[in-house]
Amino acid sequence: MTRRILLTGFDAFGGEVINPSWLVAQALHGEVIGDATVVAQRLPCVFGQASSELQAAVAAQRPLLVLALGQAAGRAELTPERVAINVDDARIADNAGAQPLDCAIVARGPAAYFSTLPVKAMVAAMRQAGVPAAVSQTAGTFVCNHVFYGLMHMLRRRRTVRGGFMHLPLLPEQAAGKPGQPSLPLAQQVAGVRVALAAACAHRIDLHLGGGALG
Ligand code: PCA
Repeated sequence: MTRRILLTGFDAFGGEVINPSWLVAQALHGEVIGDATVVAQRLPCVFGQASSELQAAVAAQRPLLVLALGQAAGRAELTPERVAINVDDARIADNAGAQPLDCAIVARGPAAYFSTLPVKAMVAAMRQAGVPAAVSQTAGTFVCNHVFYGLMHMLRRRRTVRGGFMHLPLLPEQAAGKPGQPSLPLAQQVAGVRVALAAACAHRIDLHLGGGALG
């Protein structure tokens, strides 16, 4: 039986024409990491639909590990997310024009789910490979957090399938013309996600390292 890693990326949104998350996922499609083959899947930047497409892909691929990727403008590092929260609160409309405000993602669901990927081991591996990385304490309240929460809710009773989310910086071509916006070239983003996935495969229990933030 083929062991699979499901790696997702999003369509462009918010006026952009590309999204690093899909370009990175596509670049790693078919690669063997650990002893598992990466399967890339593109998700629409649409509340509801993105989550149902991810859940359908998990059901179809039966991966041992799921990492969803998304773009986070303003971040200078690859940032594995620690926690998904049960709220949609969109500052901009999604690609279908929806802009939910203060809505629960799962009615009566828990306030939050933690990633079941070893976020600190992933950060350590990326830094060791020379890729800027840091733990993030929030995935925001837009489609990325929505998909992350939906994934963790789906996996809540399936402890054999681990899952999580990582935000990526803009690509230099997106940051050009936006003074002060940090960015990271695609090759470095791909290298970072590759070693982060290898670390996630290798560490079922996370490393006990600093990765907190002051408020
Ligand atoms: N980033 C958005 C949604 C899609 C993406 O790539 C977010 O951070 O919610």
